[in-house]
Amino acid sequence: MVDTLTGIPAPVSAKLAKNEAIKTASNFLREPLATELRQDTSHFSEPAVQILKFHGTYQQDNRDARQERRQAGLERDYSMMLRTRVPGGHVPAPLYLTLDQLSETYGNGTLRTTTRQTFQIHGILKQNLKTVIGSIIQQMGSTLATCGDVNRNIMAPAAPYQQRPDYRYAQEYAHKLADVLAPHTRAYYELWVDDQPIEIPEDPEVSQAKQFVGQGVQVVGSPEPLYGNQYLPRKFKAAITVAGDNSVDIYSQDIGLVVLTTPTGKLKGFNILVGGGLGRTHGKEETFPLLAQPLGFATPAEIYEVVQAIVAVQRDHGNRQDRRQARMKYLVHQWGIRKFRRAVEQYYGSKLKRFRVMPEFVAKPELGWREQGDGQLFLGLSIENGRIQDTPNCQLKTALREIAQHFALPLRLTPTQDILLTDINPAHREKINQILVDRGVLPVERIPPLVQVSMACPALPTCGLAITESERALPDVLRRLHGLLGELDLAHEPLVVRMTGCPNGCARPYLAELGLVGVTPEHYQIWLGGSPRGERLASVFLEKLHVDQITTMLRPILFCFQQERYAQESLGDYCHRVGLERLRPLITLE
Ligand code: SRM
Ligand code: SF4
Repeated sequence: MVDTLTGIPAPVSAKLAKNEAIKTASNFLREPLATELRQDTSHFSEPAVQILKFHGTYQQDNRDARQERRQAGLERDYSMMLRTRVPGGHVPAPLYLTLDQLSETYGNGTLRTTTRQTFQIHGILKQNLKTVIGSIIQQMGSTLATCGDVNRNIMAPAAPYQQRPDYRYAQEYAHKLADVLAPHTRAYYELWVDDQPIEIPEDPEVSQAKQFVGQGVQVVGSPEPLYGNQYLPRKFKAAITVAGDNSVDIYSQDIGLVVLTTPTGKLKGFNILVGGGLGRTHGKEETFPLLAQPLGFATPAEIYEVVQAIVAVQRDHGNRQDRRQARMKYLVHQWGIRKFRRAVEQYYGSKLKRFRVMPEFVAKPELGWREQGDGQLFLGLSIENGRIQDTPNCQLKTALREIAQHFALPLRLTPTQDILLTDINPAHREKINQILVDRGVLPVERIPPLVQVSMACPALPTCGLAITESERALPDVLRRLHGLLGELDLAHEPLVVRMTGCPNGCARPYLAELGLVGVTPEHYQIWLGGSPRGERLASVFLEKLHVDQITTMLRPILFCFQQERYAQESLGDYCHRVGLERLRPLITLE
């Protein structure tokens, strides 16, 4: 059979993935979660776990304790990880203080900033989940749709440049699009605050969005006018940035929007990219990272409908049989961008405007003290692997709490797990510096550049999918690498290293200059040749290397880089220019 909309053969009907039945039976994200929430148990069943994700929570267990507990005949040490919904990474001080306190009282005592500008709290017991999510909602925060088969947290550059209208538009539209793409079900409020009315001001621009009638998905008259009762085939990610600033890794998104303005700062519209995504599975060649491709341009009046049309195409044509092939990147890849554009135009009801020429992206670290442009300052703090905690040498968590309590500064989370403290009165600069010094928090100038720009995913012990360490392994790798860079007079290089404990790619390693992707315990696949500007994928250099051999492997490459690089050339650009085939013979590993 041929799809009437696109002229493309419809997928041969095959068995749906088991999550599809769970979503359909859930009564718009209620059951069996609501029933199990009332039960006195330590954990949820598998169907409830899948629905729980849409509410922003993952069920996990302490993997460090798994073996010992199994041997002792005990069940797993279950707890919940919770993720906040903060479009553009914007977190008001009262919400931060609530999260800080909840992580102390009900979590594992740490907070974690993520690669999509959200906060995670790990270690919450099932019995405390309602109190924790309820408290966040009461502070006008949310965890809705930060996981599950829906649009996730929308990213935007965090920098609060007040004289740059394009930055303000990116933040503003991140919030508006987050509303447009949010699930409409009341289940979230029914479950977590007993359906108490929550005052959410309605944005008329957003609430007038058109409904896209689907093929096979019932949306007319549905409580979910965009998603229907099956929601999307898979997770969905969107980001919005400004021309030249790729801090959000725009090419890794299902939908990437780039704000374009007139010379006087008026909003012209948005360049639209589609079909990016990074997740893959070792040994499954049919899974791979892909960069987003240009789709077209939309004016501010058109953008909500165009974005919803794109989502509706994925809703109706994305693969619902095989979750490994269900991301929109595979649909765009299989159809090709022209057929995908045709489908979007048919849903939207009109031709899309052409993608506009725009300036190239540059790397934009925003750490240290900076001017906002309105007389106020902001301070970018480098948070190693996003973990906010107190250790004997550095009480970062206490320092942030004290700053939030004394100065009530709004926070912005960056896409690289860092934090910007914003709207700082210059008169408070010294006091804030003093709090940080007293608590042992290093100023950015004393943190090696590669540590500032690198990141690792959480992996063990919380992530159920981790094959090996990441957050706990990267600091030592970077320490050794920093020593090696120093020997070669390269210590000032902001080399982008990203490590993950499995190939899912949560720290976006396939866009790094050096990507370390867990393949077996203590072993990593090595990716080289990505760009510090995030517009190119790295390639596999070695299939498997022990963590202790990473610096040995890099030594001859860095030596050649130091000898042969062009002025200002980064390691990633150098590797890409000379080619990995030329670099492989340099490696001598025992
Ligand atoms: Fe991720 C699953 C952590 C950003 C691709 N990711 C997971 C889970 C929830 C494991 C699970 O499903 O049980 C991890 C929880 C670990 C833990 O203990 O906290 C997890 N992902 C993270 C975070 C916290 C990593 C971090 O260092 O910050 C990031 C949270 C983002 C957020 O706030 O929403 C995170 N994950 C990403 C990204 C990067 C991004 O979105 O920009 C990617 C690659 C981009 C992409 O999606 O294509 C990513 N995560 C995945 C995948 C593979 C998806 C795929 O298409 O194959 C999985 C596994 C899955 O979905 O089946 C996954
Ligand atoms: Fe877990 Fe893998 Fe994501 Fe790391 S990359 S957090 S190990 S799913």
